[in-house]
Amino acid sequence: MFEMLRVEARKAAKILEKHDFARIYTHYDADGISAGAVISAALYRRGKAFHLSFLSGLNESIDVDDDLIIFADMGSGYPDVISDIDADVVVVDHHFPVGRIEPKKDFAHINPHLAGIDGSYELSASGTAYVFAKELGDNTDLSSVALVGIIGDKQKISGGNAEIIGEGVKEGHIEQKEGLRMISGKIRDVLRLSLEPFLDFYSKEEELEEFLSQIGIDGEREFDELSRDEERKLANGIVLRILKMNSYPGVVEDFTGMRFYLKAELIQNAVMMSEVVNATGRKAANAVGLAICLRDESFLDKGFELWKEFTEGIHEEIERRRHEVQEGECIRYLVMENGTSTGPIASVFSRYLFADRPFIALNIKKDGRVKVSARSNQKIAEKLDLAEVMRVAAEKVGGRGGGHVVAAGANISDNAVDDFIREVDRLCCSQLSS
Ligand SMILES: [Mn+2]
Repeated sequence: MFEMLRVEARKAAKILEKHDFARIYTHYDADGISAGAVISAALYRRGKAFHLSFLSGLNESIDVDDDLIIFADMGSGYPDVISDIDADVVVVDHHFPVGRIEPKKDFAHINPHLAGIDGSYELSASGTAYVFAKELGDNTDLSSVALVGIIGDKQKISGGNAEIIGEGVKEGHIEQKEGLRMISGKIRDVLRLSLEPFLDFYSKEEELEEFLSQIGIDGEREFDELSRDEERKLANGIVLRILKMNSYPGVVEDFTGMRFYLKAELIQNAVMMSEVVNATGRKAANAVGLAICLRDESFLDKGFELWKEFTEGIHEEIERRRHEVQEGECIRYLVMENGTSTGPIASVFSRYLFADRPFIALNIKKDGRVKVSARSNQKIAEKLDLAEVMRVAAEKVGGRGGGHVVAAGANISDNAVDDFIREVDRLCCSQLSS
């Protein structure tokens, strides 16, 4: 599976041997943070010093004065930025490569798309980082950290991801059990706060109590302590509820099947760990998520606190914004001013509440910059490449965009919002009708 990817990983390992220090930049989401953790741990074990920073993307200006720069979960879509760097560069990414990189010095590009593996669904940045880490030493225990990013990016448990999980299971770092891939806690809280799947119980207490009594399970019990039979009953109720929303039916396979436990990690439930790490990034406390991935127990309470704050915030934002969603010709979109964050909201809206069309969330920030998240699902993605739509529409209004076919983003300026939405709508219509 990883033969071709390993060739590039070995090249990267060779570049690393020339240096005692690496400057690492990674993305601030769960996949980026866990990819950063995998690389940092592998470097540390190899006796290499490093300095790691988190970015929202390569549209931010960065300091490239060091001799070795490593990018994780970014880089493949920014050939101009990479080509400009006067240093050795390693890119560990799974976004679709755009254009041509012309490196000034030594360069390795570890990206599944360049090695015959589907990086949109079947290998995350954390998984790609794991393949790199394996070339640096005996790092199979980091498979569990890689799984945090796989879940965070809503990837499939197949292909490269399944291979990594299989390795983790074989070596005893990951345990898999049949069950629901959801967060841990009291059942009532899990149902109310869950974002994957989103169950729309947050402010519907009566509905939640009725749901619990119908399936005959005490909401005060711990989710992890349900019997197989009780969990099956709960699963049926959950699936029914989801299918009654305007949701994409494919979401069901994303949380049913296997439940993963990370034996060496501070948070054993893989979904819970991924959510906590994601929340630290969204709350601009990435270092907390990184520390948790590096197994530093002193950050655990802070991590859970941030998770609760972030998750409740998102649910409240969903409540507030679901009635503000607008319709284009072929898309739905939401324009927020100083909203919490666009990605998680766009995910829930596109997967659970408005799944029949591509969904675009725009957040206009105080400084006039606009962050855009675009989401669709696998069915829509058969015809529509959102990464391409974001790239073309953003470039047309002087911004930048890209990403994955089902999950993409852009950065534009506030005076371009209307033109941008119109262009996105036009591009989606034209791709969807072809
Ligand atoms: Mn990623």
